Amino acid sequence: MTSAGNIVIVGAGFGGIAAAIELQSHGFTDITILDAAPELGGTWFHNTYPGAACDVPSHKYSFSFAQRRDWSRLCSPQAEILDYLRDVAHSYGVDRRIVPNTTVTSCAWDDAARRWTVTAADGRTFDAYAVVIATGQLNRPVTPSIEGAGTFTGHTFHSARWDHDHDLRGKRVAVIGTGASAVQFVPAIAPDVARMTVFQRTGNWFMPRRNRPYPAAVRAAIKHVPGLQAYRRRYLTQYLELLTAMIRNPDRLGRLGRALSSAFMRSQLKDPELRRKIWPDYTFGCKRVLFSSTYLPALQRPNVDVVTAPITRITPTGVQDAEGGHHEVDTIIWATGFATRDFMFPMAITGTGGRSLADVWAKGPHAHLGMTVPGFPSLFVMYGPNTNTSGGSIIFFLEAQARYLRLALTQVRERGASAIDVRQETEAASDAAVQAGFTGTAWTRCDSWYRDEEGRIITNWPRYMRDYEKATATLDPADHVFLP
Ligand code: N01
Repeated sequence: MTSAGNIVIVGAGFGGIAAAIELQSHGFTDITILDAAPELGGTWFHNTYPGAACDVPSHKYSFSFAQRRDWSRLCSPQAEILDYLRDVAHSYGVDRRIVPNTTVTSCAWDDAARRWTVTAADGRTFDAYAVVIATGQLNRPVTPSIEGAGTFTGHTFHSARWDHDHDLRGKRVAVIGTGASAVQFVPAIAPDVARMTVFQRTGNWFMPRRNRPYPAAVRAAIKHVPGLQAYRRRYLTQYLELLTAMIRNPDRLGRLGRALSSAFMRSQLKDPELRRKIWPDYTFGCKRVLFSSTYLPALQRPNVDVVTAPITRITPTGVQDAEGGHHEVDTIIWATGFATRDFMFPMAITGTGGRSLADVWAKGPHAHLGMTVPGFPSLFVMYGPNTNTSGGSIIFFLEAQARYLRLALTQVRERGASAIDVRQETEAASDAAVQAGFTGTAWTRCDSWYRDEEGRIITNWPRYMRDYEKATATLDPADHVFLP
């Protein structure tokens, strides 16, 4: 079956919904949104682990054009965020454009027809003159291949695909990985489990985040005091930009970040042995700074242990560490993150002359402003290479990208062109500028999921939110070729 969606958006998370609303609001009405899941939400549909919430304050982790004044707390829980996205998509009427349960396997450009064919796993095809890939950087959970993993006779699952049917009460649980996800669910489940063993490979820098429900008076003030909401957003923007400033200037402002984080961590970690174990050994901000006031106390519970010896093997009954310890458990929870280097792959994307994006990106992904790649006309990637943020709100970036791709497609429409293709030299120059932007920053000072095998930082934007906003605010036609 061939459908007639003129613009196909792949992914119905925050990115896809932002693009659909922006395009629709500017007269692009023939839009189809495809998503592998049974409903919209993306990350916030899939990540339902206990304690899941944003760690960027909701007044900033929300669309500028759809501000809510009744968030329950500073950083809203997953269900509240998902409800918000559903409400926004519904109020703008883009939810009816979603085709759920549609896993896109390929997007192929036809040089003669100057159109894209988007194909789903079940064989359905969708014709398009423009394609927006809004599948994000953090969509495919990764479970590392550790010897013996298949022999474990207990229960296992990944944090991003939480098994709510598995009752953890009274169980001995291993948590492998201590990133942003683990830091949220460990304190949420620690009181219920019989024993918890947390396997930490690398320590983290922490900042406080209590995240209690707003008192009624605060909620009422945010709701009713004129200008307070706008002031909060401005304040939060500056706060987030300050975090980026600390990461960008590790030897000056970064020292302040490290001092603040150290003081907070010391105040939370009373046990010197545990403090020594979990203390990070890298520059503040090199990896994601984690916001939690409940994780470090949870590690000090009598039923929780932290193991920093490397894992050597999974056995039928537990986890073996390099210091000879064998940790018998009933359940292993993998909190080991996502295939961040893969972006939209294994989706097959072929552009002009049948060139595959996988080949073009063989030495690492790169795109003009993280969005456009020469030879892939009217293909836009949202949350693509070098557009992740360590300090800002990703929603801000997604909105900027939605506006930019709308500018591009407006140019196509106004010129009566069939497609827009970024020039090779434009993309090369912007990639060089992005990479130069990392010089001297904290991101370069340790290994992280931001980097590829060669050490090139491929996920993050090296500057401030305001710089990305500026860079994407206009589109210079001279930087592009318009196909007739
Ligand atoms: O994943 P991660 P995540 N043996 O990749 C460890 C976003 N997010 O799901 O640091 C042992 O950060 C790995 O160790 P190391 C946010 O952008 C946002 O927690 O590589 N350990 C690390 O500790 C975040 O950055 C929110 O040495 C292994 C952990 O697993 C991103 O999602 C909430 C291992 C993986 O941490 C990913 O976070 C949650 C192995 N073989 C997440 N392999 C918000 O609030 C990996 N690890 C918006």
